[in-house]
Amino acid sequence: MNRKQFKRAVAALRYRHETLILRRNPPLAGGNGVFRRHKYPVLTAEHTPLFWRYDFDFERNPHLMERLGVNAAFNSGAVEFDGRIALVARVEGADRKSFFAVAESPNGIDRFRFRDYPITMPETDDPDVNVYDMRVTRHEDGWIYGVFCTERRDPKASPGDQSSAVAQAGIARTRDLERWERLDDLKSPSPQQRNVVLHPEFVGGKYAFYTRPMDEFISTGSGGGIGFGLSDSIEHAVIREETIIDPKLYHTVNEVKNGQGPAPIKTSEGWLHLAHGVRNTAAGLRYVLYLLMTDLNDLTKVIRRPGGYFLAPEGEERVGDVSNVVFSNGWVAKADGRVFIYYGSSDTRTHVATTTVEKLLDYCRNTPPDPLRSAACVSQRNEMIRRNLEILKKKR
Ligand code: M1P
Repeated sequence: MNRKQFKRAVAALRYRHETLILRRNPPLAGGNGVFRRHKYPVLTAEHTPLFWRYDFDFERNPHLMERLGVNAAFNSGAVEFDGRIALVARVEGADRKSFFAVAESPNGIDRFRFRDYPITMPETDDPDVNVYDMRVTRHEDGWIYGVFCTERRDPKASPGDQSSAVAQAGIARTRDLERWERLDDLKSPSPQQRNVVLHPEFVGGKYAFYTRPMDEFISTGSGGGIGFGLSDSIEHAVIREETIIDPKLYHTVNEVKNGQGPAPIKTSEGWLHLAHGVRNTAAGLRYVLYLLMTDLNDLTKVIRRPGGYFLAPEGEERVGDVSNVVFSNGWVAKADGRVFIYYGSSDTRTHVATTTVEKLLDYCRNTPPDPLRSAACVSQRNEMIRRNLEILKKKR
């Protein structure tokens, strides 16, 4: 490539990238009445700025090659910020390390554009090897917190074992999503933690966390379930007692493990929670999303637990680096009642599904709980069939 060709190739790359960023993202027709999917993912690896990936210096990169590849942009935290929707995406480099980066959109559905630089997340005295899945909480103390998974090699692993890791919850805070103050990692009674989320309000003057205790890195072992615990301090967060509020359960969508999604949304009827549940299959683990509600005055009390999944991987969502996975750590409830649910698919890309608080409450109120046995499921369904047939017969 000569200098002129190089310039033209850069212009072509930039044009294609800009076309991708500006693409509108209409809702898809059909659906189940609970939420609407949208046509395109809101974030993919291709959405990351070209200048994060290519060296645009002709002398150093005459073939215009990508120098630092990006593999994926998924599992994004979300917050309304300065009238825009900001996602804190888990961006994964070609080298497998994840980092956080803010992408903002004027409407929460399309035109997400990454800020010029990813987040420079300060480290603790024990540096993270990998960080991911930030839950962003606007807390009533005035700070915006990010609670995320920090992963380091298991110090007890033998030299031949280069994949065993220890997961803990990292905590940082910011006011502008630009400069982050790193606080101590969470201490809890569990050997490992993932899917830890800060509740937006104080509970009895303390900071409240949703947790997911686990014995090992992948398997939760004797731990598991969505836990809840309180800490006196956020700068040096310590949970001494964890209460499991939503356990894993045999032959359900969360038989293997589960985890709180983003921070819950406060409604007049209780706190709305989005969570992921994992089941085992011959083809590997399958991750789906489900909803539950907790009491306004007692966060450990589950008051609604609709049966089954709320959203499961479909179409292209089913395929990626870790296939058959949907995972959510971000949603935004707008003042007008609309809810934007951001979910990662197959550890590769981020999508949005749109709904309203009213619809989510209706779903929680009227979706019967999982009766846990085939025969009971049939009688639950028969009840609705019988009522429907009566209505349909009257119409004939
Ligand atoms: O690969 C699927 C998901 O696995 C983990 O979730 P969990 O701890 O519940 O198994 C996380 O690493 C998550 O990022 C990932 O999407």
